Amino acid sequence: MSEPVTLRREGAIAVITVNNPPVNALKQAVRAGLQKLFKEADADANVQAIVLTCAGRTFIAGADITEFGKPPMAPSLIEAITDIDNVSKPTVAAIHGTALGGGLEVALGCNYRVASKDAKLGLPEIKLGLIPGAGGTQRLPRLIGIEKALPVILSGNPVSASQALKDGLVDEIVEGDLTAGAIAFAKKAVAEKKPLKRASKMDEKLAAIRANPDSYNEIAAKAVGRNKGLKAPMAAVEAVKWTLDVPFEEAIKRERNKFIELLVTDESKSQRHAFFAEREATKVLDMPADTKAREVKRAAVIGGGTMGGGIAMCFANAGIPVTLIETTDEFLKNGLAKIKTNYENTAKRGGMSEADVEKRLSLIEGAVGLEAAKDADMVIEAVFEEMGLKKEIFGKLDAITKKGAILATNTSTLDVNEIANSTSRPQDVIGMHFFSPANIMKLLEIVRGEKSAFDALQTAITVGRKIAKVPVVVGVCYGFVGNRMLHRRGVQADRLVLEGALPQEVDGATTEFGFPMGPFAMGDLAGIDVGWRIRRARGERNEVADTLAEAGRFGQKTGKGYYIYEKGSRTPIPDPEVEKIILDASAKKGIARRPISKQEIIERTVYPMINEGARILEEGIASRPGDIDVIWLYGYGWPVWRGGPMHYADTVGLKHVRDRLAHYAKGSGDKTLEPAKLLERLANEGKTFASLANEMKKAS
Ligand code: 3H9
Repeated sequence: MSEPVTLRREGAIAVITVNNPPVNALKQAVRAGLQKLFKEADADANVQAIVLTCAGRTFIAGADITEFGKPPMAPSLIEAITDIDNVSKPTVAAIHGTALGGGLEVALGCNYRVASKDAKLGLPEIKLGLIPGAGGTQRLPRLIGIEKALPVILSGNPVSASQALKDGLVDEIVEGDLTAGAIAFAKKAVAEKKPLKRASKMDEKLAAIRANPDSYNEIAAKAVGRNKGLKAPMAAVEAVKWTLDVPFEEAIKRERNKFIELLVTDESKSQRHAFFAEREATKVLDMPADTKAREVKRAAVIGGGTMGGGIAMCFANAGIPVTLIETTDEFLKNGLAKIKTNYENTAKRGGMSEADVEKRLSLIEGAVGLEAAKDADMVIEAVFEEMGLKKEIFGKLDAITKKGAILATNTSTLDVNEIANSTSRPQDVIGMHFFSPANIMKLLEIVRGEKSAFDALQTAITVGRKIAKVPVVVGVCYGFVGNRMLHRRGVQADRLVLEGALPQEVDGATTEFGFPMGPFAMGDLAGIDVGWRIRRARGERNEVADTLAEAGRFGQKTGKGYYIYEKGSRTPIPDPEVEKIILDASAKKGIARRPISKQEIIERTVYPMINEGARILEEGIASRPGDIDVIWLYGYGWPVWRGGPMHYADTVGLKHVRDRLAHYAKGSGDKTLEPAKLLERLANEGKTFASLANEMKKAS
């Protein structure tokens, strides 16, 4: 195997290159190579300065996350960076792609940083439940100041090269060949005898806060935001503060210890699981490795309602021209107007420039009639959930669209196979289930029909990623994965309310668990009338929800639902009138109300979802437990530090989940609560969903 770090000479400049595809992660051989070659170049009297570059698509993207949890191997990243910091000649990091985590920490160990203009720099450790562990919490604040460094460390979001230049994180932006630019920069540093800029020794950017230490807490509280109480953000706040009162060498040791402490927390394990699960979810186990996506240069969306409009925006945002198709001029005009307003509102909030708004709008063309789909490479249907209507549309699209075009349905409930079979090309038909609002929500369930071709699937995955979604492939069943599991939670939430809890208690336990919103606040947001109408048509009744709907309490849109909303506010306020409706409903059903604990609320709402997830795996509707986790993380606000429902089940123990489900099934007589066969088997064998995922991987 060739060495992952090499050194070559360009005159008096040593160029050290990291080449460890795909993202130049800092595995042991890279750390050792960096340490050895920087020392070698430092000792070489013919070398006047050192440039660090990376091969491939990116600068170093961080520590090798797959090494976490394994026994440490020398040299540590800190040791390697300390040696780089101690080099006696100018050192210049040449950054392209993304300099992330340990990668940015290596660059911070150099005296200077130059970057290509599309480069991004960040410390995303917080997204893995960690803090930077190789000097990031100390060198970054010293270099750019605490006010600028804390948001970078606490958000985990990268900054652009131009922002980095403004902040002093980058010294120059190179147009054209980056290595040549970095060498020129190094030569200039030598010629001008520039002092070696060592972030570890800098102090002046800390002066303002040192003079007013109380301001630290204010800045920190703002940067922590909603993550207050989580271990990694709190540790980051503590670590950055050491820049003010702990010597650099000591602070680095403390930072390292904190990093190691965090590595073993459930929060970090869950977040690392989420990172890998997201990447795995796009891998279709039985798909041949050489499957190529079809080219999608133009898209069409059928239906200009909220969903269709949002989907069209996703394509325009990604620079793909899209035709929005409606049945009448008026519907089309409304649909296009809503899109325009959406973009303009984003611009007003500072989220995009006027030029961006114009550019995106120019990519969306409106048309009346399906004929306009004839040039599209991908058509996404987003009309009412009515099988007859969908079949009619797909039949027509079959005749109109070009050969090889992907025909996708955004159905959330209907049988994709039946829709596919209404065409002469079921191999091109697929489900692309977006979540509302489609232009915002990241999840995309890609529904694989029994006849969907591999390259159609690959196209949907590739396009999904291009339009900034997190795609997960699922099979055909009612509600697919996400909504099918959500239904189980809804049933239990309704029962809890009849048995003794109030909506605010169920929602409170749910938000305390980490969801942004509980089931009843969510019901108010979505509209209580939707379910009411469906139940009425089916002759079913939900005593509480339907009584509310009959009283005109449809949720946020009417200012009243399970809660009251003050004009212009989305904050749910508990309402005694609702409590009365609930008490009456319990009495009507002959249920003696009792106090219900938070623990019961969580077990009754979350465990049935896990149970349904197990059934979904048994049926092969999802290929991996991790896929289900990704769906919940990106579609339903599952807290990332709990890793997703299946990962969470592993952390509490499958035996416990099984036993509690069996207990509730026995108490209520509800068969759906009886543990799924798969859950029963894994619990009996002392296994986890993670071990099942490994078994599945080996078998494929
Ligand atoms: C850290 O640095 C700690 C230090 O402070 C202290 C240490 C002491 N390690 O995302 P992609 C794999 S913490 C191992 O599809 P893209 C990934 O799994 C780290 N593997 O590509 C995938 O594998 P596969 C801080 C990694 O172009 C393949 O690379 N750094 C790592 O869409 C391609 O990935 C981060 O958190 C890694 N660090 O996006 C950065 N990174 O093909 C994490 C990626 O088998 N990485 N892989 O599925 C990213 O954000 C994105 O991967 C990146 C590229 C933006 C770089």
